[in-house]
Amino acid sequence: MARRALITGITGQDGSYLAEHLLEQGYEVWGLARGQANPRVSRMRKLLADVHVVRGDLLDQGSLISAVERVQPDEVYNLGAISFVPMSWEQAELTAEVTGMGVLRMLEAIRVCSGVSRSSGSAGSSGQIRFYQASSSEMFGQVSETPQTESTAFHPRSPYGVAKAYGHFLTQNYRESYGMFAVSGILFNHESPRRGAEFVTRKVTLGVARIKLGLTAQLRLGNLEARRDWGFAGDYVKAMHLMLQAGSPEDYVIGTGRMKSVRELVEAAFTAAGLDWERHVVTDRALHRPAEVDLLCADPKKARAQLGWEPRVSFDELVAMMVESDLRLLTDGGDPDQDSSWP
Ligand code: NAP
Ligand code: F7E
Repeated sequence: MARRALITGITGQDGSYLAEHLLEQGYEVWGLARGQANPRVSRMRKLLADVHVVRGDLLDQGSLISAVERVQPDEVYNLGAISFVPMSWEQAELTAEVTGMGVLRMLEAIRVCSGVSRSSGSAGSSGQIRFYQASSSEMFGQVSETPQTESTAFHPRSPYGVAKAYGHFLTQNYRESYGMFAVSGILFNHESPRRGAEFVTRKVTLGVARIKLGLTAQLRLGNLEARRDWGFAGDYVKAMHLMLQAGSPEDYVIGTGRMKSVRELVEAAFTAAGLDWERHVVTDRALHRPAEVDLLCADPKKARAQLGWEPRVSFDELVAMMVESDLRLLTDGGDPDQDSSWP
């Protein structure tokens, strides 16, 4: 019988790549989708026709228990979150509820449905469901060392980073308290043509495409000096799957080990389209964050050694892929707000 996976955040960037990867591996894939008439769900159904949909919300404990009961998954990937860092200051409480408490609700759903009692901590007859939590390099925040490893201290700089740290420690706690196969992937920034238009890589590549096609002349950005370790989402979802196939439940840092500034990202994207960025980019203090994460750079040695995982797509290839995709999208008359995640 096919192994069964349940993915929260199925309508997001990573949910789509992970679903494709698991379908290729022969899994029966279920996506948890929220809302009564969520347009991203119908778009996902059209493009990932083989994914089964189960309704549920990370804010609603009962809905998660029902979803786990119905799907009877072998593996659960918790990718659902408020994931845009600036929004986490605007809606800090909602971020705590979805990105932080949502992890507790999902773990509880798995614990209850697996028959693991609080007192004995042992798995019941329904077997062990393996759980993946989407942790984030934002937990490192104001970094204490570079590059960052699995043992680097956390100093989150946003309500998002704080909520992720809660989810991370809770996953570790359920592993220790109940013997659950529960792991966290500490993923550094990963991008793709399906990235939301609010994140800086996609904002830049869409801006480049609009300028190239004469639709606008200017791109307004915040802090150009921030540095990130950017990789390709399609590579990173493979690491999520590998973590759940490992012999023992452990956490892993996933990134490329190379850092670029937003300025270098901008230069690469404009150059890929034959444009001079300095003629088009303006900076705006209003787009700076209350507290910035100045730099992030992964040390992915453990994942390479224990999982055999390596990123395949380089920074330059990633930027070129995204610029090309956005030029095609706009040339074909696509609406980035509607279609951008699904070229
Ligand atoms: P994304 O594109 O923003 O997707 C977020 C997903 O969360 C969407 O499918 C959204 O569904 C869902 N969601 C939001 N609120 C929900 C709720 N109340 N209940 C259930 N689902 C809800 O994020 P991504 O880039 O794919 O990232 C996937 C995960 O990895 C996230 O947890 C993110 O925080 C984490 N992460 C991302 C990166 C990165 O660089 N991409 C790095 C480290 C960690 P709707 O369509 O219903 O809104
Ligand atoms: O910002 C700077 C901004 O919003 C990157 C999420 O997936 O990765 C992501 O979080 C950098 C920051 O991603 C603009 O100040 C400059 O320093 O693309 P971003 P993020 O905040 O790093 C982590 C790992 C996650 O877990 C998150 O879910 O770019 N920046 N100018 C800008 N950023 C944006 N968005 N827009 C600008 O105009």
